[in-house]
Amino acid sequence: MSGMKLFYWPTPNGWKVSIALEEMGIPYDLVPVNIGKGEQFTPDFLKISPNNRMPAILDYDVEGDPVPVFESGAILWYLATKYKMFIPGDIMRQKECLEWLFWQTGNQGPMAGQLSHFRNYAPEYGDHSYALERYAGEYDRNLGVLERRLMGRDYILGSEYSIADMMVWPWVLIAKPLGRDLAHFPNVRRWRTMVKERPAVQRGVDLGKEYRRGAPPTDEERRILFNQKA
Ligand SMILES: N[C@@H](CCC(=O)N[C@@H](CS)C(=O)NCC(=O)O)C(=O)O
Repeated sequence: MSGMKLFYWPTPNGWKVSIALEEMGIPYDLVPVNIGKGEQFTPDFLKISPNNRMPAILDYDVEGDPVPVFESGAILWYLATKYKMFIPGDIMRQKECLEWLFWQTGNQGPMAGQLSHFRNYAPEYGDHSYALERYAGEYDRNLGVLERRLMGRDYILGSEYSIADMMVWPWVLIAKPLGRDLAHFPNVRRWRTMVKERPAVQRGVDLGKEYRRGAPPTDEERRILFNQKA
C-alpha cells in the first residue's frame, strides 16, 4: 500500500487534516472512526493515537513500517515539512507557524471544544451558566487574538496561506452553531470567507458529511463521550 490512511470523523478537528490532505493533493484512504460508538478506544486505534482522539494518520510512503502521527498540529507539521508545502522555508517564519499551531492546540481548540460540549452536547445536564459564560468568553477572547493577528495580514503568517490557517479556521467556521457572532471581528470574517472559497477546503469539510450528526447525542453516545476516566 502507498499513500496515507486518514482516521477521521467529520468535526472541526478532523477537518484540519482533511483540508491539509486535499490542499497538498496527497492520496489517502478514509478510515471512519465513529467516536459516538467508541471506536477511538480500540487497541488498534490506540496504537496510532494513544490519546484516543481523532484525527490521526498512518503514512505508508516511508521506508519500512508505516508511520503513525496523532494530534492535528503534529500531523500538519509532519505533512508540511515532508512535502515542503504550506510552510515557510526559513526558521524564523517556521517559528511563527509553530507558535500559531501551539496557540490553537492550547487555547482556541480546547475552549471551543468545551463550549461545544456544554452548549450542544450537554444542555440538559444541569445548570451550566458559568461554564457557558467562561467558554464563550474564552472563545471570543481567542477570536480577538486572531483579529489582531489578521489586522494588515491576508493570512495568519502574512501574504501566504499556510498550515496555520488550516489549523485555526475550522473552529471559526462554526462560530454560529457555537452561538457566537463574528460581527466585531471584521478581519476574522474576511479571512474566514477567503479560506472558505478554496475548493480544497470545501472538499475537506465535505469529507464524510454523510456521517455528520443531525440530532443531539443519544444516551449511548453520551455514555461513551462523557465522563471519560483513566
Ligand atoms: N488536540 C486534538 C483534539 C482532537 C479531538 O478532541 N478529537 C475529538 C473529536 S473533535 C475526539 O476524537 N473525541 C473522542 C472522544 O472524546 O472520546 C487534535 O487537535 O488533534
